[in-house]
Amino acid sequence: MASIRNLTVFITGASSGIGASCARAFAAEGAHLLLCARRTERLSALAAELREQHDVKVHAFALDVRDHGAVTSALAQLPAEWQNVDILVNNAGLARGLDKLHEGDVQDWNEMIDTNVKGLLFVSRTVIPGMVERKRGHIINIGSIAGLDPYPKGAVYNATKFAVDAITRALRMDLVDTPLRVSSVDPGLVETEFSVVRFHGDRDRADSVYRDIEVCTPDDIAEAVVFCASRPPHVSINQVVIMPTAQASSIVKHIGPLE
Ligand code: NDP
Ligand code: 8X3
Repeated sequence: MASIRNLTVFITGASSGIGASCARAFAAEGAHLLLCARRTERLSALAAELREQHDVKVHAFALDVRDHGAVTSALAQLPAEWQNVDILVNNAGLARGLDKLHEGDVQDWNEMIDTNVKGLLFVSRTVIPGMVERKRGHIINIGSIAGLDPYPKGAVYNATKFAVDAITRALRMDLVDTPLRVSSVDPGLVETEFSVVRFHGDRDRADSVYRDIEVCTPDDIAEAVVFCASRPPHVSINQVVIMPTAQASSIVKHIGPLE
């Protein structure tokens, strides 16, 4: 394992779920953390927890990744010691709605496309030039099984995650003549706030997604992200597809105990 101690890791969407677990997992390895999301109280609580439990620096700041101007100015205004990002984890993302395409809500579509595709692009466009200049960096995109295997009523979320897969693979080609690495970690079902957000706060409906099936935890995914980040410099983990044992594809899931 290559050490990630004292590297600077920038995680988008660190206020919850997979992003928060990644922050904890990187802090446990001694990395310093730049964390962003819109809910700053949560980020501040996480930052305090990480500073207390690990000997690491944490800088947390509010950012809506959909706002290109905010992305560029927030990153330009970072204190000098935080300017050199070594590892970027493009995690901020969401699903909104689960509808047949012809019945879908255009506002839901805009939110998914603006966050999952344009937000990821805005952050990448701002951070990667410095990595190229320093000849050092790793971009880890959180994709999804939904970006490899579409499912009914998921067309627009699927499309955004297919876009993440395309961006990951094309970016890797763009950077092939540099020491930079580009990975994607593509999970199946993970119990986080994802479904509460998808169903606009309907907790019962969200809970039903994870009922009677043992799904992945956000810590399972964070472990895979840290694995990608801690390979020796000549090794690139291009893609990790990480699923619950009880899920064989986007739509094939086993409900009930595994025998
Ligand atoms: P959560 O809802 O728990 O976390 C989503 C995170 O993204 C939050 O920290 C949220 O912060 C942040 N976020 C959302 N919109 C924005 C925005 N506009 N600007 C900045 N941050 C934003 O869900 P997960 O942890 O599950 O999701 C993380 C990633 O994992 C997403 O990309 C998702 O698509 C992907 N994924 C999730 C799976 C699952 O089953 N849970 C499976 C496969 C992939 P805040 O609201 O404070 O801004
Ligand atoms: C999240 C997994 O299957 O709910 O990306 O879309 S799924």
